[in-house]
Amino acid sequence: MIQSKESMLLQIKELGDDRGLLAVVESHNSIPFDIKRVFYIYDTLPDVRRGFHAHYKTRQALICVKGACKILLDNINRKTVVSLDSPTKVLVLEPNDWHEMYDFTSDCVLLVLASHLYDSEDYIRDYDKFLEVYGE
Ligand code: T46
Repeated sequence: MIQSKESMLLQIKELGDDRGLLAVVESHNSIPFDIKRVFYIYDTLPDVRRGFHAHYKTRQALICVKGACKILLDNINRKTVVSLDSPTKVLVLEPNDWHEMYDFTSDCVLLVLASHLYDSEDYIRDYDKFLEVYGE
């Protein structure tokens, strides 16, 4: 069994002036890890659910920079739903967070900052395997 950690929902500062708004995230400041990879999810159809996995190592920070979506989190002890509906909300996922993303608005752009480079072997896509790895 690998030790579980808790996800966090952070609120970052909105910096702005009469020209518009700006929000900033930095490794080891708002984001508690070194950012090695950035990707973004967009043009997702409204009735689609994505994700359905946990990780062995990768930590991720999710920011809806445009539009909104919901994230179902399951760390075995607790299931929660987080609504990402502002570019100032940052959801930090731990490897042991089984996650599903859904209810994407048509304009949603979900930015993901990751602690590791892409490796398909880092994914746990089978729920029974997830329980085996992270269960008591
Ligand atoms: C996650 C959630 C929030 C790559 O080749 N490189 C990459 O860095 C990524 C992220 C994906 N891919 C390929 C793998 C698949 O063939 O892109 C395709 C779609 O990926 P996936 O089905 O994993 O997408 P989601 O939206 O279910 O999950 C993604 C991330 O993969 C995952 O780490 O936590 O977003």
